Amino acid sequence: MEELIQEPDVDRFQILDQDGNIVDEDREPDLSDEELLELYEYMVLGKVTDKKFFKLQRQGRFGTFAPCRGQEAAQVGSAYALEDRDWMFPAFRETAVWPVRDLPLEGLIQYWQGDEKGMQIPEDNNDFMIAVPVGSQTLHAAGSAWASKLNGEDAATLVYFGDGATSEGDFHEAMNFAGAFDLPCIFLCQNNQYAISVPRDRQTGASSLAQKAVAYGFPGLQVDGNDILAMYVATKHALERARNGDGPTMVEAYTYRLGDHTTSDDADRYRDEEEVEEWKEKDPITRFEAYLKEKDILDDETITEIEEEMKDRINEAVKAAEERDDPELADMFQYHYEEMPPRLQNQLEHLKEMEEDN
Ligand SMILES: Cc1ncc(C[n+]2csc(CCOP(=O)(O)OP(=O)(O)O)c2C)c(N)n1
Repeated sequence: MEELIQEPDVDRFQILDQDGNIVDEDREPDLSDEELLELYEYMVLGKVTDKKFFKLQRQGRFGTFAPCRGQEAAQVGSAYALEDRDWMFPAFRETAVWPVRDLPLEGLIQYWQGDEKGMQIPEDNNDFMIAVPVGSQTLHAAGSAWASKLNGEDAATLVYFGDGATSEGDFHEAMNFAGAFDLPCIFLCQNNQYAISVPRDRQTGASSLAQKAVAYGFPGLQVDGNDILAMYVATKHALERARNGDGPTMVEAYTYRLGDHTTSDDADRYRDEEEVEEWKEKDPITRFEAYLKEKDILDDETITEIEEEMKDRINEAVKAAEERDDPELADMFQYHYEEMPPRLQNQLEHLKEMEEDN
């Protein structure tokens, strides 16, 4: 019997090694120098945005937020593969995805400053707002992919979530539904090794997260999530499958969160310094820098110029966000339901009375 039991192991897909050398020339994507530089700029923008957000939080100008440092390749590489017409559902850590999808950084800033209006997505963007309830967006994405299929649209849906989300019922329902209905949906799991303080090996006994797709009837692929070229190529492939009517794909980006879970967390309490140092060696930005330098697309001077340019960009976005009107207290009731249920209406009335009394 033993030989009949199948092990759905998956290999990890990689194009650039830790030092930025090509490990598989046949898989190197056909991107122009301009496109490669653009990918790099988006990664740097993600990094400087994270830094700026952290400072704003420490200055009391921001609420809690979830940093993306270390996950820039997983985010930028996958988002860059999308077409405008595709649908994107983020979790809450996808800061580096925002500019790639041409979503206004001002809105993201406004949101983390506590104003829900920042999540009003521009009409011509096929993107959804941040989802804080872990894994809930996977169901929304399955619904979106089903709608595209029913409407005969040539659009795929990509949903971001973390390793922790794979322990939520929502994730399994969405995967099952997508598999059963052969939906054009890409499940993009950023396995950053922790769900707050809970390590990946406490989420599942399986040797990979990608292999979970197999049980739902579609392929799962584990990718070196710190290799931007591998992330781009894997997502592009999954999108092609979706567009060809071949159904869903799960992509597990094997990566690491270099910062804390959020600004309310202290990762030193549950992670070894040694482990963090090891992952710093795999930094997705320095790896890509090495590749671009080898190709003579990038030099130290340009690196400094790009950093400065991206810092200006984020500073301008902060200025624009802070010039926007402050939120009304009643706003927190406005964005949950199309029609406000009586319970919330009562609370809103109560709030108004309190405001009048003050
Ligand atoms: C349904 C639900 N349960 C718990 C939480 C609290 N919470 C916020 S983030 C998080 C961990 C999520 O981990 P993971 O899915 O791996 O994503 P990551 O934060 O690592 O990006 C938890 C438990 C929540 N937001 N929603």
